[in-house]
Amino acid sequence: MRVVVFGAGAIGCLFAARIARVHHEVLVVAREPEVVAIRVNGVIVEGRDPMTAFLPAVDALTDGMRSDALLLTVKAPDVRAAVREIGRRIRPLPPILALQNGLGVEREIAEGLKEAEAPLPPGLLSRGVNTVPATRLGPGRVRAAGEGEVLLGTPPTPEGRASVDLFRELLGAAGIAVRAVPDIDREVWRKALLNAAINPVTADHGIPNGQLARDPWRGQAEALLREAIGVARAAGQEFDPDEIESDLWRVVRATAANRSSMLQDVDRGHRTEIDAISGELLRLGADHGLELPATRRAYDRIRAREPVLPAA
Ligand code: KPL
Repeated sequence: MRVVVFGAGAIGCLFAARIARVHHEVLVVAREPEVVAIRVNGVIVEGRDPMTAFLPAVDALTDGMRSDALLLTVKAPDVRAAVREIGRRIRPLPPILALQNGLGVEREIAEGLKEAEAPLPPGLLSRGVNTVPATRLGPGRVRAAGEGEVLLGTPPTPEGRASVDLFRELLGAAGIAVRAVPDIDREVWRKALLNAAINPVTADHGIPNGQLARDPWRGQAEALLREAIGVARAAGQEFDPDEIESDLWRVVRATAANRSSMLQDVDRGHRTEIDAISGELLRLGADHGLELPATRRAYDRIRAREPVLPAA
């Protein structure tokens, strides 16, 4: 099977290497430093089950490319541009698995495909929620640590089920734990709630996740979580605050030594996922007349740390 992995951050590298190990033809699409490193050294996985996978890597797709499955592993701010490129170059569109943190990713995908004038056939897009822990060590180098899984939905249509089955088999055969859940949107929300509480505080203060258990960071994370749960409720996703709070502290303990993905982005001077996490909460909150002072403050502080991009 020909698999395109679009985005060579920690998860893109890890999944590309694991999938290539089971004899699939894997092409990585990445930025230039990653492309050079992967061409020279392969994708290097350290930590759990270390390996090196020698894979082709390109910084742009070529016209008329074909692919049987595509893992979209760029960060949320890069989704629209990536999908525009995919829509223009890969015909017919392959089944796509989107593995981003945050909310509103489906909308960005739809916009990207509209810009590419490539309508998405029904059921081709699957949303996944990833909890497999991976840390980027450098271009094309990743450390795999701990337990995690990819959650996939159980779509109502035969086309949707076929796509999910394809990704379940692909990832499962590569040794990546996969679990089907009845309502993937709810799991997207659940992860977004945790990201809304953990990521901005750790990125703002430069602390590993485990430090959140101590004040003043604990109080900040709890305030963010409460506001995010309120937005979820207004948007029709009711979560038990006690249950989500205990999830939060479980994830903080399990990832105590990790630097959150947002902190890693801030450290590298990259754009972060703040817009897809806190930004989406602020937008939805405004639609429902909710005041979100902690979320607004966290959003503004992380925005101020992001690079200023030239006007498009
Ligand atoms: O998903 C994560 C992230 O860093 O983006 C958490 C769960 C916070 C683990 O670091």
